[in-house]
Amino acid sequence: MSKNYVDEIIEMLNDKYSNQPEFIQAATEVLDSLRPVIEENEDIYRRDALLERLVEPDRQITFRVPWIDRNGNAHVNTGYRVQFNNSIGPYKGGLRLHPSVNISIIKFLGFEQIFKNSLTGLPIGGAKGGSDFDPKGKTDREIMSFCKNFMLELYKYIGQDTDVPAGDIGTGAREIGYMFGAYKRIRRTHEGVLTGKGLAYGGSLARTEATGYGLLYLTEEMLRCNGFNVAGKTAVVSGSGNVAIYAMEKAQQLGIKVLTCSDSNGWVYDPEGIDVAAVKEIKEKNRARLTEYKKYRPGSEYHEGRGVWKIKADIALPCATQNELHIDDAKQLVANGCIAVAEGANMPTTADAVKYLQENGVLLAPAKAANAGGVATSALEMSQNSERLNWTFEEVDAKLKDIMVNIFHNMSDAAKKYGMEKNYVAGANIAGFEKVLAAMMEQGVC
Ligand code: NDP
Ligand code: 2IT
Repeated sequence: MSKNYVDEIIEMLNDKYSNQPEFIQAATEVLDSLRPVIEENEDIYRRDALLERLVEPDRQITFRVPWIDRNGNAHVNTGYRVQFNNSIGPYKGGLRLHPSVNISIIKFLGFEQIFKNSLTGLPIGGAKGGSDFDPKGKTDREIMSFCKNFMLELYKYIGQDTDVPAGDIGTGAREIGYMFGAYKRIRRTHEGVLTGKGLAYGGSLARTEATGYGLLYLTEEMLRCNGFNVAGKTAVVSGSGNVAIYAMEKAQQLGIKVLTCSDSNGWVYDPEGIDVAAVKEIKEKNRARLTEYKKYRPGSEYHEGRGVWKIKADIALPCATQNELHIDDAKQLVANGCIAVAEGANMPTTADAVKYLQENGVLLAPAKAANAGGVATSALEMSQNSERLNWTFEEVDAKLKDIMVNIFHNMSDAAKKYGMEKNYVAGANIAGFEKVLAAMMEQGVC
């Protein structure tokens, strides 16, 4: 018997990209979920090399980024943009600035972005980029020097109808502003080439809040449809950046008590509920460490290292980075009676931890669905830029909520349709893939 098409592709990826573990992890999870869809028409998809075309980016660009530090010394980092798939719309996805960035990480993020963007229901393709530049401890001028030089190369490959980058880890409003300024200067066009822009020059209200708020809108709907009410529940959160802060804010608005948050050095446990205003001041304003939190809340605890998943709570919201929730953490969550994990970060849960959580009845909302509110609102920013109008916060927030509720139902229905009820991981992969599949098949081999 000839080998199954999906197995063949997974094997090919393992041979060809054995040095790209994060990409293989992301691609294997998606391909595995797509089996029932692929099997419906395997011969045609194989003939058209559908999966080979899906797992190989349209193009991947790497470039040198020189920049000057405060002492006048030059440094060089590597810049990346992986344009993965534009079958349903212009490439869209964030830029990550973190020393751990490499091609495996950018490819995993770009690959995930294809399905996430499709799930939003909006016309955006998948891409990701960034650099191994470390923004921590840098002055504003150093950040500016890096961002201007980064755009001096990136501008060649992007445009409002071609590829529209945005923020991610280490890239927030400040970095987007410096990059936008450079793009506008080089291209002489003031266009919506980036999202997450400042409100003074084309940004959208609610984009800052969108990923975190969206995560909670989806979590609320998932719990409601499974017979739970979010009000009165407790949550453990990891991270204290853009996603974590607005996830905590919306969680509290919905009546959830948030007990923890973290950064890359340590974590905070506040039995009274995290003071989000304090975290905003520490992280957004002072760009400082969570060790400062105790000054605001003497009754809280600060611990070095990782540990948020040890604290007993109903809901876990990983909002920091990939592979931050391991099998031992999953066991601890289950032992503590956790009912739901909703992923704010991209691929925060390791594959064995996902399996364990699902086997033990924990509702798991995968990143592609749960954190899609950020990119969805980016697409709403693109729409506002195109019509040269600004919508109110309430209008954007209402659209975001609708999108997140729809995503939940689409992934839930897709899981049900293929006999995997409540397997939202498979449901999100299938629901995201269906539109990409149709677009790729209708456009022919390209
Ligand atoms: P930020 O840079 O604003 O915050 C990242 C947070 O995670 C910080 O608290 C940071 O700690 C912590 N963190 C980052 N890397 C590590 C690491 N290797 N180990 C431990 N902690 C780490 O990024 P965002 O909040 O924007 O992004 C967080 C996650 O959400 C990422 O996975 C991102 O891809 C995803 N995401 C972001 C979206 C957005 O709109 N911004 C949209 C969808 C997903 P420290 O302060 O010490 O660096
Ligand atoms: O992972 C993500 O979806 C993002 N970092 C947001 C991408 C975007 O284009 O808004």
